[in-house]
Amino acid sequence: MEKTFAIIKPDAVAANQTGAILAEIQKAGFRIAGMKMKRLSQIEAENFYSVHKERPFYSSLVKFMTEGPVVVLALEAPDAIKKWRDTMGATNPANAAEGTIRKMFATSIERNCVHGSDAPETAAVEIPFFFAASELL
Ligand code: FUP
Repeated sequence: MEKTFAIIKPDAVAANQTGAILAEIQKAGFRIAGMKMKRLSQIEAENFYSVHKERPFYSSLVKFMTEGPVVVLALEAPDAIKKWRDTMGATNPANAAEGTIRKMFATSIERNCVHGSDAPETAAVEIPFFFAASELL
């Protein structure tokens, strides 16, 4: 079993799509090992996306990610990291395959409804960024 880290982003939470996205997650066969709703602070969003800090979209991305509550998740499945990337679809919903969560719910490359760790090393940093060991069940 592998764990990955996911976020249901502020656009999707505000649009009342949390339940529909959780349903897709469960339909795809993930077990939810951790879940909470929270609002990211400026510092949390800046640190979480620090790998992108030189990119032109960084400040806009941080502003978006702090505009309202998110749902953070630890998802478990065989090959969870790749499986969740496939379930989410391409970063830009215009390029996302039919049936993927971003195709169904995202409205732009920035407001793209979900996040997923892109590699085991990333998941190993992102899960503990939001979850204490005691919160993973
Ligand atoms: P992904 O791993 O699919 O979330 O994509 P990236 O790591 O490349 O980008 C992280 C986030 O930055 C995306 F979810 C949305 C945002 N982004 C933009 O706003 N504009 C861009 O051109 C690229 C990414």
